[in-house]
Amino acid sequence: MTYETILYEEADGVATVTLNRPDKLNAVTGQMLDELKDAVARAGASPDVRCLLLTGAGRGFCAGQDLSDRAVASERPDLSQTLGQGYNPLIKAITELPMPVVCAVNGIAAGAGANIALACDIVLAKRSAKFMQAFAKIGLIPDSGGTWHLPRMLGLPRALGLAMLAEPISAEQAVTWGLIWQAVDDDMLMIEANAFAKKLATQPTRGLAEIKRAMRASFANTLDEQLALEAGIQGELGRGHDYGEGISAFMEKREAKFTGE
Ligand code: LHQ
Repeated sequence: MTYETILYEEADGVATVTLNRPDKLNAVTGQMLDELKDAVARAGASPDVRCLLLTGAGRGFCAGQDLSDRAVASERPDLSQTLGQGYNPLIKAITELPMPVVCAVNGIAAGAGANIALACDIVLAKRSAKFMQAFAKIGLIPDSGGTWHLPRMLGLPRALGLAMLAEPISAEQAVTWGLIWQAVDDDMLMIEANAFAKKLATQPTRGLAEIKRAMRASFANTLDEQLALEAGIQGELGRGHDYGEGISAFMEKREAKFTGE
């Protein structure tokens, strides 16, 4: 697939996907959703890629659904279908991608744009960026996983406040509340995010993928179930290349060379 609304490049083990409608703050169209899903699948299928980095072009990260798109602006639109066929598979693809997904939030992240960021594994943001659950301003609920991620990340009081007031919060506030990993000086965002992504791409990818799977599974599991899941995963990883390499490197006091297996 050729891309018109996003950019895709692979280098140093990292696939960088850039939302690219800067004059519309990277608002999401149906075409962009198709391209994003294709790009995530492409990164997942590439033997050279061990980390995905998602960011936006221009002054915004993503203003959420393009509200002028015919699919949502027509009379009595089928928003359920827009989510079911468009956003939901994208959120699943990001959360289930068997490698770390870093998100560099370069400006406002509103509506589904905020929740696409929150579906990523490690979120860095410019200090000037803002996060906004804009949905209530147009009579909707947080979608794209918002009602799932927000209460788990924030607890109910802050999740409800963010969703009902639909006011922006700063990147610093997002860090303080545990919504994202780090806020960095504006001019350092892409330097820091690229460094994170490149470093992650040299790490034990299979292990990192299992970390994300186990952590997410924990929300639906009892402690007994989770302990069993951990034991099963550890059993598998213990037979993999990167565990042996990690042990050898430790014993030999050298840097490990992980293959991702
Ligand atoms: C936009 C947008 C936008 C189109 C800025 N659309 N053009 C899922 C499924 C189905 C249905 C509905 O929704 C969903 C999920 C959702 O995401 S719902 C939430 C949708 N997003 C919003 O409600 C946010 C709307 N945008 C805003 O409130 C503001 O633009 C923010 C606060 C993000 C930024 O404000 P400013 O920095 O003042 O920028 P601006 O408003 O001047 O925007 C710059 C341009 O981008 C402007 O275009 P123009 O041609 O006039 O320069 C805006 O119209 C355009 N734009 N967001 N979502």
